[in-house]
Amino acid sequence: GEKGYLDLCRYILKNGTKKHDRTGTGTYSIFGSQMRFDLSEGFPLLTTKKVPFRLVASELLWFIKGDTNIQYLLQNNNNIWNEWAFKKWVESDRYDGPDMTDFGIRSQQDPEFNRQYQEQMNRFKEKILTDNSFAATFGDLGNVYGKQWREWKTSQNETIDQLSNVINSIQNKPDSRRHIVSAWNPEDVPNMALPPCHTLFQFYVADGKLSCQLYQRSADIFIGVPFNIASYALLTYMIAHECGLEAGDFIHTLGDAHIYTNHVEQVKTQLGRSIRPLPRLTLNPVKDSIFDFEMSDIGLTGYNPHPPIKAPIAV
Ligand code: THF
Repeated sequence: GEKGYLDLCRYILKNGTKKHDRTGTGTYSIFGSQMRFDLSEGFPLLTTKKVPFRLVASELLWFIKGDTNIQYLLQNNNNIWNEWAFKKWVESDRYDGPDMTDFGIRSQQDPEFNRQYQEQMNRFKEKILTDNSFAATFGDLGNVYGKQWREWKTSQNETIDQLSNVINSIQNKPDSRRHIVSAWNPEDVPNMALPPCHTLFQFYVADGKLSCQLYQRSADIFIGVPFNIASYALLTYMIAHECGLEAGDFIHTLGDAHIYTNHVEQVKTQLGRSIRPLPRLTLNPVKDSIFDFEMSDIGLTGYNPHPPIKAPIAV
């Protein structure tokens, strides 16, 4: 549960190795860790800081639709994938604004650059929302999660809908040990805006309960992991709902588990807070396929977290 998350934060601060990373920010890192959340106790949205559930839900519905274009996210006022699409635009010949090299780091260090960056980012968002041909070119992140889950391309030029297949196998062969969806497609990794962090997940059915285990190769403990926990918990509840099962455990297995050096103070603030009761998830009982779910079918009650804690995302 949440205590496991906070213990992991404490452990990494104490024992993590200082490592340099792709984004140039620097992290404290460990390799290999596991958390377990009993979904029957409530919905595992952290209470020691406010996690924006609405953004978790719209991102998950975007994956489930098989969509890889940030236009849908922006239409839902969800900005969490903007930087990765923006990067494609500012590195292309079609971009005509001021130089945006290393915008992630520079926007944090240089206020004048940050002003220019915000201006270009707003221009970018506006174009994605109003110009479909621009959105088709620059809003698409490549063959990321949605594509691999719903339309994995085979060498025979066919596609595999892994998500539909796994729901069928849960319903028809619950005891199977092959309820697996993989987002890691070695052939496609070079064509993705960002190779998938949540690499592979497996479902397990026992005693009328559906459990899920995720292997996450790279885990941004402060910003990403609270989202990732909530996202896979929501997916597990939704699939359990469709299959007439209860939600069991969510097991979160991490590879490189890291705290960015510019998140350390925020983590310490969070560690000083006490855990509150978990919220409850409500799903529209009338909807019986996860592919028909919309935002209005997903609700959360009793969420009374500590305030949000702001932190810069490493790009
Ligand atoms: N890259 C890095 N460095 N960390 C990640 O966690 C991460 N992801 C996705 C892809 N690349 C990543 C993107 N997911 C936020 C949350 C999830 C994201 C990206 C950004 C974020 O900024 N959350 C804020 C609230 C934002 C808001 O209110 O608009 C937060 O405080 O939680 C992990 O899969």
